Amino acid sequence: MGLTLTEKILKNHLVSGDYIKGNEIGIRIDQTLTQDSTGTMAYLQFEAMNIDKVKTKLSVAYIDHNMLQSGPENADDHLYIQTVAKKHGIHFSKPGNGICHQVHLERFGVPGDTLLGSDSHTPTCGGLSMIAIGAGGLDVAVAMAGGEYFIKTPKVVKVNLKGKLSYYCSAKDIILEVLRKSTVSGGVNKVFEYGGEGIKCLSVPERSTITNMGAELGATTSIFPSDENTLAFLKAQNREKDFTQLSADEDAVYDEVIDIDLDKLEPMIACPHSPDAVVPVKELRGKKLTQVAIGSCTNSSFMDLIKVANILDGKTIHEDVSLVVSPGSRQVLIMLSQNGDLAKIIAAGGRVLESGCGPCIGMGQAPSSNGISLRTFNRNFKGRCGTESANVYLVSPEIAALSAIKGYIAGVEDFDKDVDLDIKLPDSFLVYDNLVVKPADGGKEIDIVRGPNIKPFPMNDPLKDKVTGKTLIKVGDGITTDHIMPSNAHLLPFRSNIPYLSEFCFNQIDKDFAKNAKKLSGGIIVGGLNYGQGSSREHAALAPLYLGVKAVMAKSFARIHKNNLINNGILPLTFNDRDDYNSIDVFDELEVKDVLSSIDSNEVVVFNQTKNLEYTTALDITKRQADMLKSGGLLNMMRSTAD
Ligand code: MIC
Ligand code: SF4
Repeated sequence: MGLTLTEKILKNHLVSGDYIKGNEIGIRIDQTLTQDSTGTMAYLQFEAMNIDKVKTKLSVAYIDHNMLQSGPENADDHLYIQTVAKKHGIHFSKPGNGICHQVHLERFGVPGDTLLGSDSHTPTCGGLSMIAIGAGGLDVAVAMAGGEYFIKTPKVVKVNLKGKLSYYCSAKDIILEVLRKSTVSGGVNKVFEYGGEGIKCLSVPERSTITNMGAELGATTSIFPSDENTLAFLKAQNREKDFTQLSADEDAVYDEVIDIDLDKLEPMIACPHSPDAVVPVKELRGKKLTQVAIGSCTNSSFMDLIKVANILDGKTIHEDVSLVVSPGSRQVLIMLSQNGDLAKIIAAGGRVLESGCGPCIGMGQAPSSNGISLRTFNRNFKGRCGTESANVYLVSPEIAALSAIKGYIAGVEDFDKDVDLDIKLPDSFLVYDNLVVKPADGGKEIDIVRGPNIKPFPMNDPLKDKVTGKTLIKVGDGITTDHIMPSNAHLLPFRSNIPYLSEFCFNQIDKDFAKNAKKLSGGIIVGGLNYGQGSSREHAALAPLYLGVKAVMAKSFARIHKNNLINNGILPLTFNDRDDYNSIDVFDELEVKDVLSSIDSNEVVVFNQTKNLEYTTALDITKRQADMLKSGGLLNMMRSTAD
């Protein structure tokens, strides 16, 4: 029986465990990436491991999220990351160099290698045929220290692309269609492997739009084969030497197959407030807009922005619309400015932002109250854009640019077919690696600079046999890490200051959450389906930990967040009977019984003292994770094994 590409790469990197679906395996990590908003914490944790130099083939620290610098906090964190990187063997991509995923794809990704990143969109490099996985900062710190990364051996889904994209459609419509079919929780513990003749019409940056937004499926990752398009991209980046041809065996067996006929695909749109609330764009054509934002790690490649420039060329954006454009990398920005396309965007009325995450993470450009914002990004969770009452829709760059001119959500009728949208990969990209600072040879002489905003991170205590506490909050389905630990222009600068950040934990849902948690000396969170979906931010576990949260009981969990809870010693309990959720109210007194003796059996009983009811919950964890919980988290466990 033949192997899928996923199986080939994972088996090639297998360090521990038996490769049996559903089993936990440990894999070797070749490369890591961090970005600044999760990076400070990851490097503080790395420092706590007392390792001189990273043990990976390559580790890169990017600055792309915290760019506003409205006070000293961001710049202080940047300096901390720069010095820690130099000392410990990590490359440092300076602010302005671009979004981590875009730059990593352009300059560092290697087909067939593994990449672990402290950002949920790390799968972007799956477009370059890497097994690229998003994780919490602590897991990335362990990988930098040479440790394996543990995953459940994934199911492999083949996404079979047939035919060819039409003039009106692009890669974004493909991933929106996959999200429509599979939903935001449909990818948990699965890898989406793309194949079929349709992949031939997709260049590496287009493939990466798809693998990037595959994160929204909750998937472990997504991957494309490495073929002549991969070679063309690496050649154009002057990195031909990194090429290896890679594909699944002809007779590979997949757990699931999704067929998409590209000839029949039409432009799609994700509606508020979820990336899987996808419908054909024609259903919304004509809806008035206040803002259009083009950019993010999903859709800000050179070719994406040439299409935008061609559509905007000689036109003016609608008087009621604000258009912002953030190029994904400095390479993209330099090339656009050299070939005149940037001028077309500016002349039409586009407001050009620096190369970074910007509005995607609410760092500026929050829409007006009740504003309707059309974005080329990957997430449209409520409030993430910085305006609670705004409605955010997600589309391709082509639809976004057209809509900016029209002032409403555009559809296929609005295209002018004389505009060239068949943009080919350039023969060569302009390469300027001069904002990537190399690590020091030795490193001992480098002093790490720590600003006053960097506070120690919280550590848990070893698990007790009886865990008690009141229900601090009861939330519904699909709670994202943006709800648990919001990020915006005010809060993002405090990612290295958990005591301050924790004051805002859950504040979008319950303004008194932090106050109550402190008053009651912690407690338990009750959640619905896919609890903790979205970002990899460990802060959604660290802030609750700081506030004394001991367990989260939910109907189901998102992969990365569940790992982050376990890494920090917080019990992730899944209701065996989802109806039990209904009988719990806020402030009910809960008691998790006999935890230490039942944890290994994976079944834990929770007693609701207020209602006199008993619930059976599953932990669904491995022996390694049970040991971690018993120790009070990964760092405690590492310390106790080192003693
Ligand atoms: C996101 O897109 O949600 C972020 C901001 O990039 C996060 C990381 C973070 O919260 O710092 C992610 O995707 O993991
Ligand atoms: Fe940055 Fe947005 Fe991409 Fe997250 S999704 S890495 S915030 S551009």
